[in-house]
Amino acid sequence: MYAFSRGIGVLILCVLVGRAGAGDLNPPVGPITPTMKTLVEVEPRIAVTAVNTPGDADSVFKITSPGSYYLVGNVTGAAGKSAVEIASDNVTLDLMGFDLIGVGGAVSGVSVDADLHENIVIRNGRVRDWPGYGIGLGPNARNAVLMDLHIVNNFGGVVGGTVFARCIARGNAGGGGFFGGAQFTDCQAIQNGAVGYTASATFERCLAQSNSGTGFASSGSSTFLSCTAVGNFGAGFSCGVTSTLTDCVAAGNTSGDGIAVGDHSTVTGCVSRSNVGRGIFAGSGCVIDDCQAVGNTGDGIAVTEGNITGCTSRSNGSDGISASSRSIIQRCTALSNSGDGVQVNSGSRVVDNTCDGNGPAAATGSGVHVLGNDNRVEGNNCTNNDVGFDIAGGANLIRGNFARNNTGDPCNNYVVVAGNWFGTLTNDTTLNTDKNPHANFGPDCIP
Ligand SMILES: [Ca+2]
Ligand SMILES: [Ca+2]
Ligand SMILES: [Ca+2]
Repeated sequence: MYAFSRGIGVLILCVLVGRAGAGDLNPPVGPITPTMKTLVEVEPRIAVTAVNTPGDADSVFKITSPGSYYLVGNVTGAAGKSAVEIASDNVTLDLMGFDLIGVGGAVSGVSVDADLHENIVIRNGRVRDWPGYGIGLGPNARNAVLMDLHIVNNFGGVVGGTVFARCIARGNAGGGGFFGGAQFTDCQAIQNGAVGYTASATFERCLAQSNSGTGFASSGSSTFLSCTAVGNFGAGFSCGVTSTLTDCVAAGNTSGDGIAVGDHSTVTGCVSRSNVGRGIFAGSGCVIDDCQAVGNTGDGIAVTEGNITGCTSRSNGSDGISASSRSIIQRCTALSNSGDGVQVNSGSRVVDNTCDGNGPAAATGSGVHVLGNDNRVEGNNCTNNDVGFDIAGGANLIRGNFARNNTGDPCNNYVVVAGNWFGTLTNDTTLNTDKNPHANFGPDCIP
Protein backbone atom coordinates (compact mmCIF):
# COMPACT_ATOMS: atom_id res chain seq x y z
CA MET A 1 0.00 0.00 0.00
CA TYR A 2 2.84 2.41 0.86
CA ALA A 3 4.68 1.61 -2.39
CA PHE A 4 1.52 2.11 -4.39
CA SER A 5 0.89 5.54 -2.84
CA ARG A 6 4.48 6.57 -3.45
CA GLY A 7 4.19 5.52 -7.10
CA ILE A 8 1.07 7.64 -7.57
CA GLY A 9 2.82 10.61 -5.93
CA VAL A 10 5.83 10.40 -8.24
CA LEU A 11 3.53 10.15 -11.24
CA ILE A 12 1.63 13.30 -10.23
CA LEU A 13 4.92 15.13 -9.65
CA CYS A 14 6.19 14.13 -13.09
CA VAL A 15 3.00 15.37 -14.71
CA LEU A 16 3.24 18.71 -12.90
CA VAL A 17 6.95 19.18 -13.72
CA GLY A 18 6.29 18.19 -17.29
CA ARG A 19 3.61 20.79 -17.62
CA ALA A 20 5.66 23.49 -15.99
CA GLY A 21 9.04 23.10 -17.68
CA ALA A 22 9.25 21.25 -20.96
CA GLY A 23 8.60 22.67 -24.43
CA ASP A 24 7.05 20.91 -27.32
CA LEU A 25 9.76 18.73 -28.85
CA ASN A 26 7.90 18.43 -32.13
CA PRO A 27 8.69 21.15 -34.76
CA PRO A 28 5.75 23.29 -35.96
CA VAL A 29 3.98 22.22 -39.07
CA GLY A 30 5.02 23.89 -42.33
CA PRO A 31 8.26 25.28 -43.79
CA ILE A 32 11.03 26.59 -41.52
CA THR A 33 11.04 30.45 -41.25
CA PRO A 34 13.40 32.91 -39.47
CA THR A 35 12.27 34.18 -36.05
CA MET A 36 14.43 37.38 -35.97
CA LYS A 37 12.72 40.71 -36.66
CA THR A 38 13.57 42.43 -39.89
CA LEU A 39 15.14 45.92 -39.85
CA VAL A 40 11.82 47.40 -40.91
CA GLU A 41 10.14 45.67 -38.02
CA VAL A 42 12.77 46.95 -35.57
CA GLU A 43 12.57 50.55 -36.90
CA PRO A 44 9.57 50.86 -39.17
CA ARG A 45 10.18 54.59 -39.69
CA ILE A 46 12.20 56.36 -42.34
CA ALA A 47 15.53 57.98 -41.46
CA VAL A 48 16.03 61.52 -42.71
CA THR A 49 19.12 61.06 -44.84
CA ALA A 50 20.45 62.23 -48.19
CA VAL A 51 19.40 58.88 -49.65
CA ASN A 52 15.88 58.71 -48.23
CA THR A 53 14.97 62.39 -48.24
CA PRO A 54 17.28 64.31 -50.59
CA GLY A 55 16.97 68.08 -50.40
CA ASP A 56 16.38 70.61 -53.12
CA ALA A 57 17.32 74.19 -53.88
CA ASP A 58 15.93 75.49 -50.58
CA SER A 59 16.23 72.48 -48.29
CA VAL A 60 18.88 70.19 -46.87
CA PHE A 61 16.33 67.39 -46.64
CA LYS A 62 12.90 67.20 -48.23
CA ILE A 63 10.06 64.88 -47.27
CA THR A 64 7.81 64.21 -50.24
CA SER A 65 5.74 61.21 -49.13
CA PRO A 66 3.47 60.48 -46.19
CA GLY A 67 5.15 58.58 -43.41
CA SER A 68 6.94 58.61 -40.11
CA TYR A 69 10.43 60.16 -40.32
CA TYR A 70 13.22 60.58 -37.80
CA LEU A 71 16.56 62.31 -37.53
CA VAL A 72 19.73 60.31 -37.06
CA GLY A 73 21.76 63.29 -35.84
CA ASN A 74 21.86 67.08 -35.74
CA VAL A 75 21.15 68.85 -39.00
CA THR A 76 22.91 72.13 -39.79
CA GLY A 77 21.39 74.47 -42.34
CA ALA A 78 23.01 76.14 -45.31
CA ALA A 79 22.57 79.52 -46.92
CA GLY A 80 19.22 79.75 -48.65
CA LYS A 81 18.03 76.45 -47.21
CA SER A 82 15.84 75.06 -44.48
CA ALA A 83 16.95 71.94 -42.66
CA VAL A 84 13.83 69.91 -43.43
CA GLU A 85 11.19 70.82 -45.96
CA ILE A 86 7.87 69.03 -45.71
CA ALA A 87 6.11 68.61 -49.05
CA SER A 88 3.48 66.02 -48.23
CA ASP A 89 0.39 65.47 -46.13
CA ASN A 90 0.41 63.03 -43.21
CA VAL A 91 4.02 63.39 -42.11
CA THR A 92 5.43 62.82 -38.65
CA LEU A 93 8.91 64.24 -38.09
CA ASP A 94 10.65 63.07 -34.92
CA LEU A 95 13.77 65.06 -34.14
CA MET A 96 14.84 62.26 -31.79
CA GLY A 97 16.27 64.76 -29.34
CA PHE A 98 18.61 66.22 -31.97
CA ASP A 99 19.02 69.83 -33.07
CA LEU A 100 18.17 71.66 -36.25
CA ILE A 101 20.85 74.36 -36.30
CA GLY A 102 20.66 77.48 -38.40
CA VAL A 103 23.52 79.38 -40.01
CA GLY A 104 23.79 82.83 -41.57
CA GLY A 105 21.60 83.19 -44.62
CA ALA A 106 19.68 79.99 -43.99
CA VAL A 107 15.87 79.88 -43.81
CA SER A 108 14.09 77.78 -41.17
CA GLY A 109 14.60 74.60 -39.22
CA VAL A 110 11.41 73.15 -40.67
CA SER A 111 9.40 74.60 -43.52
CA VAL A 112 6.63 73.48 -45.82
CA ASP A 113 6.59 73.91 -49.56
CA ALA A 114 4.20 76.12 -51.47
CA ASP A 115 1.25 73.71 -51.35
CA LEU A 116 -1.23 73.12 -48.54
CA HIS A 117 -0.29 70.15 -46.37
CA GLU A 118 -2.37 68.56 -43.68
CA ASN A 119 -1.77 66.45 -40.60
CA ILE A 120 1.86 67.17 -39.82
CA VAL A 121 3.47 66.25 -36.51
CA ILE A 122 6.85 67.68 -35.41
CA ARG A 123 8.27 66.66 -32.09
CA ASN A 124 11.07 66.02 -29.67
CA GLY A 125 14.08 68.21 -30.28
CA ARG A 126 15.64 71.65 -30.55
CA VAL A 127 15.41 74.20 -33.30
CA ARG A 128 17.89 77.01 -32.91
CA ASP A 129 19.80 79.88 -34.45
CA TRP A 130 17.77 80.23 -37.65
CA PRO A 131 17.65 83.65 -39.32
CA GLY A 132 13.99 82.98 -40.17
CA TYR A 133 11.37 81.30 -37.99
CA GLY A 134 12.66 78.23 -36.25
CA ILE A 135 9.62 76.37 -37.54
CA GLY A 136 8.14 78.16 -40.51
CA LEU A 137 4.90 76.42 -41.35
CA GLY A 138 2.83 79.46 -42.20
CA PRO A 139 -0.64 79.10 -43.68
CA ASN A 140 0.34 76.08 -45.78
CA ALA A 141 0.19 73.66 -42.88
CA ARG A 142 -3.22 72.59 -41.64
CA ASN A 143 -3.76 70.50 -38.52
CA ALA A 144 -0.12 70.63 -37.54
CA VAL A 145 0.80 69.31 -34.09
CA LEU A 146 4.04 70.42 -32.39
CA MET A 147 5.22 68.75 -29.22
CA ASP A 148 8.22 68.76 -26.92
CA LEU A 149 10.27 71.33 -28.77
CA HIS A 150 12.80 73.95 -27.72
CA ILE A 151 12.73 76.75 -30.27
CA VAL A 152 15.46 79.17 -29.33
CA ASN A 153 17.47 82.07 -30.66
CA ASN A 154 15.86 82.25 -34.06
CA PHE A 155 14.46 85.37 -35.71
CA GLY A 156 11.05 84.07 -34.64
CA GLY A 157 9.94 80.94 -32.88
CA VAL A 158 7.09 79.34 -34.82
CA VAL A 159 4.81 80.73 -37.50
CA GLY A 160 1.77 78.59 -38.22
CA GLY A 161 0.82 75.33 -36.54
CA THR A 162 -2.37 74.29 -34.81
CA VAL A 163 -1.80 72.34 -31.60
CA PHE A 164 1.20 72.96 -29.34
CA ALA A 165 2.15 70.93 -26.28
CA ARG A 166 5.21 71.42 -24.10
CA CYS A 167 6.93 73.78 -26.50
CA ILE A 168 9.31 76.50 -25.35
CA ALA A 169 10.09 79.50 -27.54
CA ARG A 170 12.91 81.44 -25.97
CA GLY A 171 15.20 84.21 -27.05
CA ASN A 172 13.79 84.55 -30.52
CA ALA A 173 14.14 88.04 -31.95
CA GLY A 174 11.75 90.34 -33.78
CA GLY A 175 9.47 87.52 -34.92
CA GLY A 176 8.41 86.78 -31.37
CA GLY A 177 7.60 83.43 -29.82
CA PHE A 178 4.52 81.80 -31.37
CA PHE A 179 2.66 83.34 -34.29
CA GLY A 180 -0.58 81.49 -34.98
CA GLY A 181 -2.03 78.36 -33.41
CA ALA A 182 -5.33 77.18 -31.97
CA GLN A 183 -4.39 75.30 -28.83
CA PHE A 184 -1.45 75.61 -26.45
CA THR A 185 -0.83 73.40 -23.44
CA ASP A 186 2.14 73.74 -21.06
CA CYS A 187 4.02 76.07 -23.39
CA GLN A 188 6.40 78.91 -22.61
CA ALA A 189 7.37 82.05 -24.50
CA ILE A 190 10.30 83.73 -22.78
CA GLN A 191 12.55 86.65 -23.65
CA ASN A 192 11.48 86.91 -27.24
CA GLY A 193 12.08 90.19 -29.04
CA ALA A 194 8.41 90.82 -29.78
CA VAL A 195 5.06 89.36 -28.69
CA GLY A 196 5.15 86.07 -26.79
CA TYR A 197 2.07 84.50 -28.37
CA THR A 198 0.13 86.03 -31.24
CA ALA A 199 -2.87 83.72 -31.47
CA SER A 200 -6.57 83.54 -30.79
CA ALA A 201 -6.60 80.17 -29.15
CA THR A 202 -7.16 78.04 -26.09
CA PHE A 203 -4.24 78.29 -23.66
CA GLU A 204 -3.76 76.05 -20.67
CA ARG A 205 -0.93 76.41 -18.15
CA CYS A 206 1.12 78.60 -20.48
CA LEU A 207 3.70 81.23 -19.56
CA ALA A 208 4.70 84.45 -21.28
CA GLN A 209 7.66 86.06 -19.57
CA SER A 210 9.94 88.98 -20.31
CA ASN A 211 9.01 89.29 -23.94
CA SER A 212 9.62 92.65 -25.62
CA GLY A 213 5.98 92.96 -26.64
CA THR A 214 2.68 91.79 -25.20
CA GLY A 215 2.72 88.43 -23.47
CA PHE A 216 -0.45 86.99 -25.02
CA ALA A 217 -1.91 88.93 -27.95
CA SER A 218 -5.25 87.51 -29.06
CA SER A 219 -7.24 89.68 -31.38
CA GLY A 220 -10.17 87.24 -31.39
CA SER A 221 -11.93 85.09 -28.86
CA SER A 222 -9.56 83.14 -26.65
CA THR A 223 -9.68 80.96 -23.57
CA PHE A 224 -6.99 81.00 -20.90
CA LEU A 225 -6.77 78.62 -17.99
CA SER A 226 -4.03 78.97 -15.36
CA CYS A 227 -1.77 81.05 -17.57
CA THR A 228 0.81 83.61 -16.46
CA ALA A 229 2.10 86.77 -18.13
CA VAL A 230 4.94 88.31 -16.17
CA GLY A 231 7.49 91.00 -16.86
CA ASN A 232 6.63 91.56 -20.49
CA PHE A 233 7.52 94.94 -22.00
CA GLY A 234 3.97 95.27 -23.25
CA ALA A 235 0.58 94.21 -21.91
CA GLY A 236 0.14 90.88 -20.16
CA PHE A 237 -3.00 89.53 -21.84
CA SER A 238 -4.59 91.48 -24.68
CA CYS A 239 -7.69 89.60 -25.80
CA GLY A 240 -10.58 90.05 -28.19
CA VAL A 241 -14.31 89.71 -27.64
CA THR A 242 -15.90 86.75 -25.87
CA SER A 243 -12.69 85.68 -24.22
CA THR A 244 -12.43 83.78 -20.97
CA LEU A 245 -9.61 83.96 -18.44
CA THR A 246 -9.68 81.69 -15.41
CA ASP A 247 -7.08 81.53 -12.65
CA CYS A 248 -4.53 83.57 -14.57
CA VAL A 249 -1.84 85.94 -13.32
CA ALA A 250 -0.55 89.13 -14.95
CA ALA A 251 2.31 90.75 -13.06
CA GLY A 252 4.92 93.37 -13.72
CA ASN A 253 4.12 93.95 -17.35
CA THR A 254 5.60 97.32 -18.15
CA SER A 255 3.64 98.83 -21.01
CA GLY A 256 -0.06 98.12 -21.08
CA ASP A 257 -2.87 96.58 -19.08
CA GLY A 258 -2.22 93.43 -17.15
CA ILE A 259 -5.39 91.86 -18.54
CA ALA A 260 -7.49 93.45 -21.27
CA VAL A 261 -10.50 91.68 -22.75
CA GLY A 262 -13.05 92.67 -25.36
CA ASP A 263 -16.82 92.76 -25.05
CA HIS A 264 -18.72 89.87 -23.49
CA SER A 265 -15.71 88.33 -21.85
CA THR A 266 -15.40 86.62 -18.48
CA VAL A 267 -12.47 86.98 -16.10
CA THR A 268 -12.57 84.74 -13.04
CA GLY A 269 -10.14 84.14 -10.21
CA CYS A 270 -7.37 86.16 -11.80
CA VAL A 271 -4.68 88.32 -10.23
CA SER A 272 -3.28 91.40 -11.93
CA ARG A 273 -0.57 93.27 -10.08
CA SER A 274 2.16 95.83 -10.58
CA ASN A 275 1.47 96.39 -14.24
CA VAL A 276 2.19 99.75 -15.88
CA GLY A 277 -1.39 100.26 -17.00
CA ARG A 278 -4.72 99.05 -15.68
CA GLY A 279 -4.94 95.81 -13.79
CA ILE A 280 -7.99 94.46 -15.59
CA PHE A 281 -9.82 96.22 -18.38
CA ALA A 282 -12.98 94.81 -19.94
CA GLY A 283 -15.34 96.11 -22.59
CA SER A 284 -19.12 95.87 -22.57
CA GLY A 285 -21.14 92.99 -21.20
CA CYS A 286 -18.27 91.51 -19.21
CA VAL A 287 -18.16 89.51 -16.01
CA ILE A 288 -15.29 90.01 -13.58
CA ASP A 289 -15.52 87.65 -10.65
CA ASP A 290 -13.26 86.94 -7.66
CA CYS A 291 -10.29 88.81 -9.09
CA GLN A 292 -7.55 90.88 -7.49
CA ALA A 293 -5.91 93.99 -8.86
CA VAL A 294 -3.00 95.29 -6.83
CA GLY A 295 -0.46 98.02 -7.38
CA ASN A 296 -1.14 98.77 -11.01
CA THR A 297 -0.39 102.30 -12.22
CA GLY A 298 -3.85 102.84 -13.73
CA ASP A 299 -7.26 101.71 -12.53
CA GLY A 300 -7.32 98.40 -10.75
CA ILE A 301 -10.41 97.13 -12.58
CA ALA A 302 -12.17 99.10 -15.29
CA VAL A 303 -15.10 98.07 -17.45
CA THR A 304 -17.21 99.77 -20.04
CA GLU A 305 -20.24 97.77 -18.89
CA GLY A 306 -19.95 94.80 -16.62
CA ASN A 307 -20.79 92.78 -13.58
CA ILE A 308 -17.96 92.93 -11.06
CA THR A 309 -18.37 90.69 -8.05
CA GLY A 310 -16.22 89.70 -5.11
CA CYS A 311 -13.08 91.45 -6.31
CA THR A 312 -10.31 93.21 -4.41
CA SER A 313 -8.62 96.27 -5.84
CA ARG A 314 -5.79 97.69 -3.80
CA SER A 315 -3.10 100.36 -4.05
CA ASN A 316 -3.63 101.10 -7.70
CA GLY A 317 -2.55 104.43 -9.20
CA SER A 318 -6.01 105.55 -10.24
CA ASP A 319 -9.48 104.27 -9.29
CA GLY A 320 -9.87 100.90 -7.64
CA ILE A 321 -12.91 99.86 -9.66
CA SER A 322 -14.37 101.94 -12.44
CA ALA A 323 -17.42 101.32 -14.62
CA SER A 324 -18.77 103.58 -17.31
CA SER A 325 -22.40 102.57 -17.29
CA ARG A 326 -24.99 99.84 -16.84
CA SER A 327 -22.79 97.87 -14.48
CA ILE A 328 -23.10 96.09 -11.18
CA ILE A 329 -20.31 96.36 -8.64
CA GLN A 330 -21.04 94.24 -5.62
CA ARG A 331 -19.25 92.73 -2.64
CA CYS A 332 -15.93 94.18 -3.71
CA THR A 333 -13.14 95.71 -1.63
CA ALA A 334 -11.33 98.83 -2.81
CA LEU A 335 -8.45 99.83 -0.58
CA SER A 336 -5.80 102.55 -0.69
CA ASN A 337 -6.15 103.38 -4.34
CA SER A 338 -4.81 106.77 -5.42
CA GLY A 339 -8.11 107.74 -7.00
CA ASP A 340 -11.59 106.59 -6.00
CA GLY A 341 -12.43 103.27 -4.50
CA VAL A 342 -15.40 102.73 -6.81
CA GLN A 343 -16.42 105.05 -9.60
CA VAL A 344 -19.45 104.73 -11.84
CA ASN A 345 -21.02 106.95 -14.42
CA SER A 346 -24.62 106.01 -15.05
CA GLY A 347 -27.25 103.32 -14.81
CA SER A 348 -25.28 101.15 -12.41
CA ARG A 349 -25.63 99.50 -9.04
CA VAL A 350 -22.96 99.84 -6.38
CA VAL A 351 -23.89 97.40 -3.65
CA ASP A 352 -22.29 96.04 -0.47
CA ASN A 353 -18.75 97.19 -1.20
CA THR A 354 -16.02 98.14 1.25
CA CYS A 355 -13.94 101.21 0.36
CA ASP A 356 -11.21 102.30 2.73
CA GLY A 357 -8.24 104.61 2.54
CA ASN A 358 -8.64 105.72 -1.04
CA GLY A 359 -7.03 109.00 -2.10
CA PRO A 360 -4.04 108.84 0.25
CA ALA A 361 -1.91 111.22 -1.85
CA ALA A 362 -2.58 114.76 -3.01
CA ALA A 363 -5.34 113.86 -5.43
CA THR A 364 -8.86 113.42 -4.10
CA GLY A 365 -10.15 109.92 -3.80
CA SER A 366 -13.67 109.03 -2.75
CA GLY A 367 -14.90 105.75 -1.45
CA VAL A 368 -17.75 105.79 -3.95
CA HIS A 369 -17.78 108.40 -6.68
CA VAL A 370 -20.89 108.73 -8.83
CA LEU A 371 -20.43 110.92 -11.88
CA GLY A 372 -23.78 110.58 -13.65
CA ASN A 373 -27.34 109.57 -12.93
CA ASP A 374 -29.66 106.60 -12.53
CA ASN A 375 -27.37 104.71 -10.22
CA ARG A 376 -28.25 102.87 -7.04
CA VAL A 377 -25.72 103.05 -4.22
CA GLU A 378 -26.67 100.75 -1.38
CA GLY A 379 -25.15 99.03 1.61
CA ASN A 380 -21.61 100.24 1.08
CA ASN A 381 -19.04 100.93 3.78
CA CYS A 382 -16.71 103.88 3.14
CA THR A 383 -14.08 104.78 5.69
CA ASN A 384 -10.83 106.73 5.75
CA ASN A 385 -11.12 108.06 2.22
CA ASP A 386 -10.83 111.71 1.25
CA VAL A 387 -14.58 111.67 0.66
CA GLY A 388 -16.90 108.85 1.64
CA PHE A 389 -19.63 109.16 -0.98
CA ASP A 390 -19.20 111.76 -3.67
CA ILE A 391 -22.47 111.86 -5.58
CA ALA A 392 -21.73 114.42 -8.27
CA GLY A 393 -24.56 113.54 -10.63
CA GLY A 394 -28.31 113.82 -10.02
CA ALA A 395 -31.16 111.32 -10.03
CA ASN A 396 -29.44 108.57 -8.11
CA LEU A 397 -30.71 106.46 -5.22
CA ILE A 398 -28.40 106.39 -2.20
CA ARG A 399 -29.54 104.37 0.77
CA GLY A 400 -28.36 102.17 3.60
CA ASN A 401 -24.71 103.15 3.43
CA PHE A 402 -22.21 103.82 6.20
CA ALA A 403 -19.42 106.40 6.16
CA ARG A 404 -16.99 107.49 8.81
CA ASN A 405 -13.67 109.22 9.21
CA ASN A 406 -13.33 110.33 5.65
CA THR A 407 -10.51 112.86 6.04
CA GLY A 408 -11.82 113.39 9.54
CA ASP A 409 -14.29 115.98 8.34
CA PRO A 410 -17.89 114.83 8.76
CA CYS A 411 -18.88 116.89 5.76
CA ASN A 412 -16.71 114.62 3.70
CA ASN A 413 -18.64 111.51 4.59
CA TYR A 414 -21.45 112.28 2.18
CA VAL A 415 -21.08 114.91 -0.52
CA VAL A 416 -24.33 114.70 -2.45
CA VAL A 417 -25.59 117.25 -4.93
CA ALA A 418 -29.26 118.16 -4.99
CA GLY A 419 -31.67 116.12 -7.02
CA ASN A 420 -30.87 112.68 -5.66
CA TRP A 421 -32.95 110.23 -3.68
CA PHE A 422 -30.83 110.24 -0.58
CA GLY A 423 -31.89 108.26 2.50
CA THR A 424 -31.98 110.38 5.64
CA LEU A 425 -28.52 110.77 7.06
CA THR A 426 -28.47 109.76 10.69
CA ASN A 427 -25.83 109.86 13.35
CA ASP A 428 -27.94 108.09 15.95
CA THR A 429 -25.56 105.48 17.28
CA THR A 430 -28.40 103.71 19.08
CA LEU A 431 -30.21 103.18 15.77
CA ASN A 432 -33.42 103.80 17.68
CA THR A 433 -34.75 107.17 16.62
CA ASP A 434 -34.55 106.93 12.87
CA LYS A 435 -37.11 104.49 11.56
CA ASN A 436 -36.34 105.22 7.92
CA PRO A 437 -35.22 101.90 6.41
CA HIS A 438 -33.40 103.84 3.71
CA ALA A 439 -31.26 105.86 6.11
CA ASN A 440 -27.60 106.41 5.50
CA PHE A 441 -25.38 106.38 8.55
CA GLY A 442 -22.34 108.27 9.72
CA PRO A 443 -21.19 111.28 11.70
CA ASP A 444 -23.52 114.05 10.78
CA CYS A 445 -23.03 116.91 8.41
CA ILE A 446 -26.08 117.19 6.26
CA PRO A 447 -24.94 118.08 2.78
CA1 LIG B 1 11.79 73.24 -51.89
CA1 LIG C 1 -12.10 108.70 -10.35
CA1 LIG D 1 -6.13 112.71 -1.20
